[in-house]
Amino acid sequence: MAVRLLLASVLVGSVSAQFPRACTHAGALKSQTCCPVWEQDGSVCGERSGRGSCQSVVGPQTPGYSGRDFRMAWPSSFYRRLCVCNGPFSGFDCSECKEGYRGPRCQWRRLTVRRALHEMGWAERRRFVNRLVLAKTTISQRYVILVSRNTSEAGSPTFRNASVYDVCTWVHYVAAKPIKTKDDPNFAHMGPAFAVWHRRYLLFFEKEMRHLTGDEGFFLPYWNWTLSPTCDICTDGLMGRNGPSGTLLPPSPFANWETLCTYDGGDEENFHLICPGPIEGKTLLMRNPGKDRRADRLPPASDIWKCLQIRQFDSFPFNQYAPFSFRNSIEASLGSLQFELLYKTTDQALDCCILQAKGLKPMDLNGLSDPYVKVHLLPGACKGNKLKTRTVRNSLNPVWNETLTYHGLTQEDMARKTLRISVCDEDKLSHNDFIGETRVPLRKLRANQRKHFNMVLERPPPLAFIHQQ
Ligand SMILES: [Ca+2]
Ligand SMILES: [Ca+2]
Repeated sequence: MAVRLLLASVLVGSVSAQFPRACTHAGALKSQTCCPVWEQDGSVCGERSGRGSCQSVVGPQTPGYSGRDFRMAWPSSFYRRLCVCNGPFSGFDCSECKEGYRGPRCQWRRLTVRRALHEMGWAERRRFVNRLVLAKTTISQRYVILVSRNTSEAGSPTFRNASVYDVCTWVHYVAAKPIKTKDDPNFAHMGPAFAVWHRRYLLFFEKEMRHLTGDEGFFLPYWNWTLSPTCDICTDGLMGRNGPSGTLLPPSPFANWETLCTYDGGDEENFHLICPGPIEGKTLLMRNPGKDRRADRLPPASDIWKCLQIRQFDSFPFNQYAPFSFRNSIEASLGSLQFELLYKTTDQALDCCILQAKGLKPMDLNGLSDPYVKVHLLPGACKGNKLKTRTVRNSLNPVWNETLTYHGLTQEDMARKTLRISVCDEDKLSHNDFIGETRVPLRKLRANQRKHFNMVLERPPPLAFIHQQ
């Protein structure tokens, strides 16, 4: 549902219409109309010049700004009427050209060639960094950001000035903010919109940079991270060098950049809040590529090759559980595992019925894996504590339907032990590859009751991983 709404909102251009300054005065909010006058011809939405017209929003609408997360029916929580632009025209007042067009009447095609940071000369790189700094320190004249703390709070919205860079950050922050729980899909991630949303978002960012710098040829360079196993653009001269805490070291100009929200809630009750307080001190920018819980390294070229072997863009259920999904794969999904656990008090046995895995990350060059599952009880590293299933050859969606049983497990063990379930790829000629794992504290089980699990696989934090091998 959320994803469908997002796709719909992308189509009406909402990503590039985040609270234009011209639409945040009391009159616009009261009339729920965002149809600014195009200065050059003095008509709303440039209608006199055939650029666009003020029209009612089509699609799902919510009754005002109350009771629901405003993102669920964007933009109608705020505006019922918007500029709808004709042909190659675009922008909240139709004063701009759609991407790919330029000229006073948007009559010419525009070709943008985005180059790799590595291919840019020293002066060009420096200019790029300086422009990012300019964006971080210049208040946007075009947009303001919403700072009402509650996304479903009744009452008038409150807006705040923000720098050009922070406006762009805010767009991503709001779209990526969880809807219900941390592991649910959100408007920007873990769903079919992932790639298209980010493409649209980067185009928005590029456009704002062009407005700021006056350079119509501005482009966001790309980073080919496969050239080095570490972050080779995390240098003083480019994106900043990490200190031990993950924040950036001087003399990088990014070292003193503060994040948009100093505190982000952290627990599930706060997921509907925007930048909830308290704001204490400043939170500095961190840059730690390759340190995510699902992607613990920068993907090498072979990973990209394996992703490209997946021919289907996405598949049911269109989230992080989707098998055969190119989209899920580029979102660094490791796959999901279904299993059932049953603790029988009469014979002190724990049955681990390993059912199947879906959408496993390919670990072999043929774009497949040879998966098997092993289970451990933690703490405890003795051999008798490890059990494993058979290997299913050449599959990313293996079915095992195999029961592994621990005997002699006391109630006390059940109260303090954790079951670690790992999925690995068997390799004949080298060490087997670890794909991902999930953990279940056994105290979560009720004695003599079978419990079904469908869990997304994760990579353990590096330290814990080394400790437990
Ligand atoms: Ca392998
Ligand atoms: Ca293999």
